[in-house]
Amino acid sequence: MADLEALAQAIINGKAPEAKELTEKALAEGVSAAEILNNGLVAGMNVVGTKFKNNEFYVPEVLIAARAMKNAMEVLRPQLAAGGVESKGKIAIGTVRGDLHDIGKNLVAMMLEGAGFEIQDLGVDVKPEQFVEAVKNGAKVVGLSALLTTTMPAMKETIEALKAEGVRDKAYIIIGGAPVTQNYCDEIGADGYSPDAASAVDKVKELLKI
Ligand code: B12
Repeated sequence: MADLEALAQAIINGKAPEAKELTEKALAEGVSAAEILNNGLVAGMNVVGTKFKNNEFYVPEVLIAARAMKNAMEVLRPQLAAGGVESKGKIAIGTVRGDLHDIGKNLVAMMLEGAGFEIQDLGVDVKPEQFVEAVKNGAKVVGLSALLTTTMPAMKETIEALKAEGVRDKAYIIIGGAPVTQNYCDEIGADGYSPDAASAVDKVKELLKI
């Protein structure tokens, strides 16, 4: 019998080969991709997120769990696409222009993917026009990451670019990164700020009312 609890546990413990194996096994036994995603992968990543928030897990544990989830997702993704499982929405995320830090951004992207969103990872040093393009292509949320005080203004420039192209209201903008604050979020007119990856998921759900 497919053991989705064991799968969730493999994610929590960061056991990538086991997570992949259990996902393959569940699929072979006829469990739906959606069920595996929700009751295995997302359930596991939810626990990871809570532990991270409560300081029971630190960045390395989260990265290892995220890697396990990524491994399992590779098996699941084609099935999800084939089965027409509805994504919770498309999110474009990137580190803003001039900034090459991506560890935190990647964590946020993985947690959001784990929560059932479709992620378009634009990478690092992302120009405002690239975010504009992503919104024109249907992103419902845009995540901007900056780790340098010198690149934070690129967040504001990105919002200005979205306004100039008339698509500012087509997506929610969330921002984060070590030097970023709620005050800065208010100042530049972003829709939300989160201090870490787990609360980024909560923030997106709150904004999208899901
Ligand atoms: C690793 C690192 C690097 C690596 C980056 C590797 C990589 N692939 O990311 C390298 C060596 C390349 C690097 C380079 C530089 N770095 Co550096 N770097 C760091 C370091 C040590 C850790 C950053 C990190 O990954 N933290 C762990 C992650 C998990 O945390 P996080 O990024 O904050 O992300 C979390 C939250 O912020 C939030 N979050 C992040 N993004 C987003 C996005 C959204 C939408 C949301 C909602 C939330 C969110 O969720 C994340 C997960 O919980 C920090 C010091 C520090 N303690 O922060 C310096 C630091 C950021 N770097 C610094 C500097 C100065 C530089 C350089 C300019 C150094 C130089 N002179 O060349 C260059 C700049 C290069 C460039 N153009 O970007 C300074 C910045 C100072 C400042 N205030 O501006 C810091 C603070 C170090 C310091 N104390 O001086 N760096």
